[in-house]
Amino acid sequence: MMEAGGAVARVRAALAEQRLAAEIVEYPASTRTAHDAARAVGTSVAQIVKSLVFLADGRPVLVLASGANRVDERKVATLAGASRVEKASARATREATGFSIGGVPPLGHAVALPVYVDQTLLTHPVVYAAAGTPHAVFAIAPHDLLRVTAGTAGDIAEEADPERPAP
Ligand code: 5CA
Repeated sequence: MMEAGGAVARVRAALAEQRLAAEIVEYPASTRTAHDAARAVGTSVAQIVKSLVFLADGRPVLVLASGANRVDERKVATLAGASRVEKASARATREATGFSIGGVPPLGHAVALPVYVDQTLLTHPVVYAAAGTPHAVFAIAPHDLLRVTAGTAGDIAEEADPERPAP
């Protein structure tokens, strides 16, 4: 299937550049959200990588969060050495990464972003990340994810709130 702007091709090229033999799988069903992706792949939502852009003192950073976790912006601020962290808009996300929400991959972005990786992803043998579109995903070992993104692992997850259901 051809997709807008060769988004999957850009991710494939970025993976090849990192010498990672990852196979991008395109699904007829949606992989737009972590839940959609988990259902399509047949894995747990905890093993889905959400690639989320935040603005840390106005500068874009990428947080790779487990689909099971909400991101605690204060923890991201600590990791990034920033005083203020906020979620980027859909438009700012597209400008920073070159990809639209629902398909933002962990690598292959328009500009190199600092990357912070949810340490809970490291507890799984394999995790699944978006590959440019809301129908494309690739499997990757967490240590490879850290390598190819030059990411920093850390605690970015919000503590579970008994009043609020997990995402
Ligand atoms: N393909 C899946 C996982 S493989 C995926 O991309 N999931 S995601 O979590 O990284 O992307 C969806 C996320 O985009 C949502 O969790 C939400 O945090 C964010 N998002 C959705 N709509 C908006 C919006 N209008 N503005 C800013 N962020 C948004």
